[in-house]
Amino acid sequence: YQRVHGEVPSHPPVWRVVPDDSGKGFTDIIYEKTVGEGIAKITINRPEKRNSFRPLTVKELMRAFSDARDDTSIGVIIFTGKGTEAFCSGGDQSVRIKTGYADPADVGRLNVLDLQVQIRRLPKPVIAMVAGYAVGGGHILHMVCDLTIAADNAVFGQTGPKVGSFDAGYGCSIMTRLIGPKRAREMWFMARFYNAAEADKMGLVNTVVPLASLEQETVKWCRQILRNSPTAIRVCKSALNAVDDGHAGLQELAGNATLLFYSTEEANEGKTAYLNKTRPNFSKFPRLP
Ligand code: S0N
Repeated sequence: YQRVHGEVPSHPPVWRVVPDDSGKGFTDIIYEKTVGEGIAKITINRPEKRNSFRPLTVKELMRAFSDARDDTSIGVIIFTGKGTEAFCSGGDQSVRIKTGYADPADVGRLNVLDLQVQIRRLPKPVIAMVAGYAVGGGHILHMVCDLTIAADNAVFGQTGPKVGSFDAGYGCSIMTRLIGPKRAREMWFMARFYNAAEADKMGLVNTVVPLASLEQETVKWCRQILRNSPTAIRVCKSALNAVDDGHAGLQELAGNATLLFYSTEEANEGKTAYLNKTRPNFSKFPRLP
């Protein structure tokens, strides 16, 4: 098997910056794709604020994730923060008002919740590549990603109970699934920070690597995933989320069943008969056990 598949290469990929096709231009993020490899990389670019997000940051992230979803040459997405100090430190507290987080001359909003759902439903693996702090809403963003590769300087934790905020949605429900109910309570009630080794032990991350090789290792994981069946991965992602996401999770999984069914002769028989105004002949299809 190893002989047929060979080693996963570890050379650095060639990245090209993707412009914002909405015409607005990205200011808070950097969006890149590899040349010829099927990897997208979305980077929060506010290192001077420890990559905290304001509503504009989230809007730009959602446009980039949407593009990566629609691009059929992209099979896996890396989500990260600029620099080595932070993946993301959550909502930008300096723009927090009584109705959420607000950009200048705009109303307050909690649009990071829409981003969480978008990542969760995106039918391609999203890998959080974490150097430095992943705290507050930034910790939740790494948790909603499918995989987390942590640098050895990574620090994880919730700060909400200290700064007067909380995420009682995915921030609690996914966490309790990931690390168990006792640890999740500890993380929220104590609001302490955990280093990379502790996070690894708790099952919060998939692996911990030296900071200097963080991107190299993450890209290797991407390349390994890209060797595998995109449909198998797509269906497994929706199946892994289905129970926790309730009706929405079932809908996502069921959508994949419909997608696959549309490619069969049996489904085509029904459509063709309808368009030809004839009665469909489904009797030729086996009733499998
Ligand atoms: C990350 C920390 C621990 C880093 O400490 P360090 O390295 O000592 O750096 P600092 O000197 O503290 O920071 C450098 C500069 O960056 C600014 N800054 C950092 N984080 C933020 C932030 N979150 N908002 C605004 N500014 C930030 C510092 O102020 C400093 O700037 P200068 O130099 O000008 O003073 C440390 O920085 C820290 O603890 N940060 C705060 C972490 C935090 O409490 N985050 C907010 C937690 N809450 C949320 O995220 C809520 C999010 C949300 O929108 C939400 C709402 C509803 C439902 C769900 C969610 C959700 O969470 O998803």
